[in-house]
Amino acid sequence: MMLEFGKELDNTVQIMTRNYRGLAALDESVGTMGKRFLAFDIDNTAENRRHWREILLTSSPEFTIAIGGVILFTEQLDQRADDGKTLPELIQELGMVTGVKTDLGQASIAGTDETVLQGLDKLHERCRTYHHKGARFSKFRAIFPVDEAKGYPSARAVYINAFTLARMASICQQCGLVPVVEPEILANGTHTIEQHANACTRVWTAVFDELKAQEVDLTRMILKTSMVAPGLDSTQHIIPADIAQMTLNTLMATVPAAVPAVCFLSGGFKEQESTGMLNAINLHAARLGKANAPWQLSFSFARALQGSAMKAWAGNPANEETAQQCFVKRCRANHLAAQGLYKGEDALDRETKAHVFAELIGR
Ligand code: 5MM
Repeated sequence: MMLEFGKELDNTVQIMTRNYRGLAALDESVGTMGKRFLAFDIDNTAENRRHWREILLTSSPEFTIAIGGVILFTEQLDQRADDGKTLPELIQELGMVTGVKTDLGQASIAGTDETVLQGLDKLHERCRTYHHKGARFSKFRAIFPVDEAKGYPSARAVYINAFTLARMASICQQCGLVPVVEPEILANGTHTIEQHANACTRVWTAVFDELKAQEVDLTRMILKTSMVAPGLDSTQHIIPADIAQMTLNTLMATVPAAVPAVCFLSGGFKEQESTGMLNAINLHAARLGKANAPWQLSFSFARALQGSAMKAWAGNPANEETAQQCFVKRCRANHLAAQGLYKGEDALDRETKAHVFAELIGR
């Protein structure tokens, strides 16, 4: 299908993914940001939400080596940095592209604990407005709980969400926004890795069936999804290499090679766990070779990029620089992991010291 914005979409995908870059998910809705701030007694005001994003975006520009795109919540498209630039202008100036969360949250499916993502109404108009404000990609998320006893994810939830994700992807491409299609198969729960793999297989199969049925251009989208792993409360003993193998087996069975990149979410796993899992996936992918793992395998983390930074900041202006250092460190760690080059936090710290020393002596 001919797309009016075809060349622009190609260019956006290229910026988002070049040299193993990942995405920074700074798109917490007002309610979610409230939960994050509450832990540190930070008021959930528009100014604090703006200021937090500005702190991260004005970190050492070194972080832009790791990040190709920044996902904002709609509120942030209109907010300005202290120097007067809008946040999308600041992001563009740093050589990255702006994305925007285009779903409008979740609505419950009658009689179940499952949900369907919202936001199809007037999506064309909203996308045109976001594009005008500087966004070049969009992200929308459907959420799937895993619970075998309840039969979740149910066929009904899978079908409705797959249809809606695909319809949103089609509209976004039509309006010049690269769709980042996010089916999140939740990590919350006690499920085993096999049960999670089974849920991922069903969801990813349905999502790609719908994307193809609705003629979404698979070369001009990104899949954002979960790594295949046991639930956060599972007692199953698993090592990162198992997660890597299960994730790649499941992706290979369901995700077409035409998709340029898979960017994983962190899903509630700790920062270093998430980085280790991503690294193991890339090590295993390198062993399998391009024919068996054809996509770039990178990250689109929210909590696993911002967690330690927000803890360091805790709303205190005196801590902003330390918070920025934490953010840059997570960006670097995950960029290494996206290449299978992460060797743990000690090696990362040693490398940072060597890097700073080289800068001090002018090399
Ligand atoms: C930043 O959180 C995003 C928006 O969530 P809400 O709609 O709940 O505010 C979310 O889509 C995020 O991009 C993904 O879930 C990935 O985040 P994690 O923390 O799992 O890496």
